[in-house]
Amino acid sequence: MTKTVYILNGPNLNLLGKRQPEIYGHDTLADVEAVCAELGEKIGLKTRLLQSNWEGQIIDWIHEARDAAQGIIINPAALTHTSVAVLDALNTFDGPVLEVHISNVHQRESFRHHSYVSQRADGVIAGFGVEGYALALRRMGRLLA
Ligand code: DHK
Repeated sequence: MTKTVYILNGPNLNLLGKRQPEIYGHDTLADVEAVCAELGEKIGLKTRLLQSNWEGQIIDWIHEARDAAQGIIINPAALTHTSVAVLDALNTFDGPVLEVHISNVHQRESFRHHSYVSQRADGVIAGFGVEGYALALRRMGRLLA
């Protein structure tokens, strides 16, 4: 059976490509979705990319992933630094969790240096631009092999 990976994206990432391109680049989330779908097909994974500006929706998708997915890649965006609730939700998920940040959060404001999600993540990618999603998906392929 083909394994499914949820690729979850938090607040403001719907504006990827338009929002602060000097930090987040010019690619859109639709571009990321297309790259991940193509790579996923190559390595035998089904991908489902989702984005919400609402914390509760991200949590509901993590709950859904408990039955519907074998792995989660998550860019929680600002929720990274604030949300115990997202961490708690990820702790209900049994499979691998990989955390992605487009920018190098450690080079930015100090409030971006701490991540609640890293406590659960099996790996973290930061500062590789949107390429980080593909790198995480490749890693997920190995973890789910
Ligand atoms: C995206 C955001 O929206 C910020 O709130 C995070 C993250 C960093 C990113 O680099 O993808 O601090």
